[in-house]
Amino acid sequence: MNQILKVSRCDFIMGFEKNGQLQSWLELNPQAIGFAFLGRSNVGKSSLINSLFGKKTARVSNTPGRTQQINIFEFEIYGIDNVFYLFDVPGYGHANVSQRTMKNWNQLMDTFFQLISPLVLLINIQDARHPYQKADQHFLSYIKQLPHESYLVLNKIDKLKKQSEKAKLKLQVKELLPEFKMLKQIFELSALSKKGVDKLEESLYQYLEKKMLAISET
Ligand SMILES: Nc1nc2c(ncn2[C@@H]2O[C@H](COP(=O)(O)OP(=O)(O)OP(=O)(O)O)[C@@H](O)[C@H]2O)c(=O)[nH]1
Ligand SMILES: [Mg+2]
Repeated sequence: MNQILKVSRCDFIMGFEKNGQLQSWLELNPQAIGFAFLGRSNVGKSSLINSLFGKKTARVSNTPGRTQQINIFEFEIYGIDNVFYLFDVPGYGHANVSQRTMKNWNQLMDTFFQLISPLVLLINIQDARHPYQKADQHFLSYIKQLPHESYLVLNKIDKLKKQSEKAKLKLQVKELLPEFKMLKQIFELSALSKKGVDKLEESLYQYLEKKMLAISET
C-alpha cells in the first residue's frame, strides 16, 4: 500500500479575524507548505479537517457560518520530517450575514489569496448532493487565476442513496473538468462515514512529498 497522510501532531497557532495580523503571518511564511480547506458554509470543511487531522482540530457546527476566522494550525506527519500548515477558512457564499461581516470576510479573503504561499494546496469542498452552486462557480473561477494547485472534494456522499443521484454527480463533475484545469484531482467521500477518505489521504501525502522535493531542488 502507498503511504498515506498520518498526522503525528497538529497544533492550533492562531485564529485571524483581522487583516493586519493575517497579512503579517503570511508575509513571514511565504514558503509554507500545506493545505487550505475552502468551501461554502456547512459543506463539512471542519468535519473533514477533523477526520484527517484528529478529532477536535476544527469546530463542527449545525449553524452555517460558524467558522468566522481563518484558523491556522501547524502539523507534522509520519514519514516526512518537516512542519506543515493547515488553514481552516470560513465558508463562502453566506446569505444571512450583515454587510459588515461580509465586507470583513472579503477583505480577509483578498489578503489570504494575495499572500498565501503558492505551495499551499487549495482544497475546495462541495456538497455532493448539490455541487457547483453559484458561489462554487464564482470561487472556482476566482482561484483559476492563482498559481496554486487545487483539489475538488465532493463531501457527504453517504447522503447519495440512489443510483440516479450518483450518476448525476458523475456527469456534473465531467462537465466541470475541461473548464477548470487547475483541479488536479477530484474526490468523492464522506467525512462522516470516512468512505473515500483514504484516497484523499494518499494523495495529500504525495502532495507534501512532491513539494518538499521541489523546495530541495531550488
Ligand atoms: N451526512 C453527512 N454529514 C456531514 C458530513 N460532513 C459534515 N457533515 C455535517 O454537516 C454539518 C456541517 O459540518 P461542518 O464540518 O461544521 O461544516 P463547515 O463547512 O466547516 O461549516 P462552516 O464552518 O459553517 O463553514 C455538521 O452537522 C456535520 O455533522 C458527511 O460527510 N456526511
Ligand atoms: Mg467550519
